[in-house]
Amino acid sequence: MQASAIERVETIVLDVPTIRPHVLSVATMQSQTVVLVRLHCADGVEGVGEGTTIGGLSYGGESPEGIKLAIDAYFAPLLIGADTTRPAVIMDRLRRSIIDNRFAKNAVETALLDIQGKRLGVPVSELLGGRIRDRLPVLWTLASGDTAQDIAEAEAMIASGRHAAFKLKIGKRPVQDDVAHVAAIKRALGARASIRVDVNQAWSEAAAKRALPLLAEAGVDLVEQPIRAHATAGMARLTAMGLIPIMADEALHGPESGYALACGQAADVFALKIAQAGGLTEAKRLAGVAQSAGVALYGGTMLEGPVGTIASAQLFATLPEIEFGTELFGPLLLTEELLVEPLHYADGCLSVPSGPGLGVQLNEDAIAALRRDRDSRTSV
Ligand code: MUC
Ligand code: MG
Repeated sequence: MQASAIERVETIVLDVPTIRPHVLSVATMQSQTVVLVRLHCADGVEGVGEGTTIGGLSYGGESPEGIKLAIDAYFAPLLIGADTTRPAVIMDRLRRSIIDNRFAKNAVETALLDIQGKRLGVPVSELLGGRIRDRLPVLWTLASGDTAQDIAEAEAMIASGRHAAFKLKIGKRPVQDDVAHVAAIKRALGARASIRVDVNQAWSEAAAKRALPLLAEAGVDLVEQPIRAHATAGMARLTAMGLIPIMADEALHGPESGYALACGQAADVFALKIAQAGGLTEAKRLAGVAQSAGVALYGGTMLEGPVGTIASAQLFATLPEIEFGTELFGPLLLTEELLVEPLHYADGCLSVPSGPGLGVQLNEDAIAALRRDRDSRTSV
């Protein structure tokens, strides 16, 4: 086997508790399941990627267990023996052989670029055109499910200087209750914080039309995926109201979907997510569509752990404009540290590592303690 060939594909499911319940319209998370993909080359070089979603199958069509199964059964045979000095060739082969499975493709591409960056001695950002910035603005999501607790949490974040922009997860309760919750938080924080809301597709178009003027009056800066992902014409009608910028999230499945949304004037802003786009290069193509169409960008998350978060950051660092900032706070929602050296968050920003590849090193003890199969592994 060639020295740079993939010798072994390893997939690991981790269950990591969250610091508090995280309440979305589609699920309440008490923990996050992180799928790590490790590609081991014959010469000992190793790359890591992450395939993470939210609430099992409640957010989208790929579950953590499904991501692992797809990689073990279908990606691995195509990867074993492949030359990692040609990541684009490998990804082309995977895309031609495997339909959909965008989260799994993203995890594998992340690991391939981690390897390539390590071999060339450059961060992943330099494989994606080169970084423009070393720090990315990061908001925090208030999603405890309780207004007073959310206000206290935001006050603590503002006081510590860690965040000054907040996303509120709504759509689970009746519209008037959600609007009252959002307005109370904005009233308490005033001009000290930017407030955005994410409905995760929960509203009908009629409900959204009722809510938008009230949210605008409350001072909300951005409304994310208020209605179903496929409702492009409805999104266009909400965007045309011109009350608050409307952002597409679940509607985006890569550059082609972004092109269709842009042609239909169905969003003011795109939430760029490497997993939803099917990988870092597809996400970069999606960013290009947005830039060409005059659609603003936001750096989204699937609440990934540090590997997916830094893969996203490596891409976002290459974008000339990221007008609405990012939400790359996933590792801060977890009780456990998965890296040897924790990520650096300060002054509302995440620092993008500058070491080769992703520039992060996994904490092997934490991985061993959190992996779902730990009991079966120790008993054999
Ligand atoms: C989503 O829908 O954007 C991002 C932040 C958060 O709390 O949930 C996610 C997913
Ligand atoms: Mg969203």
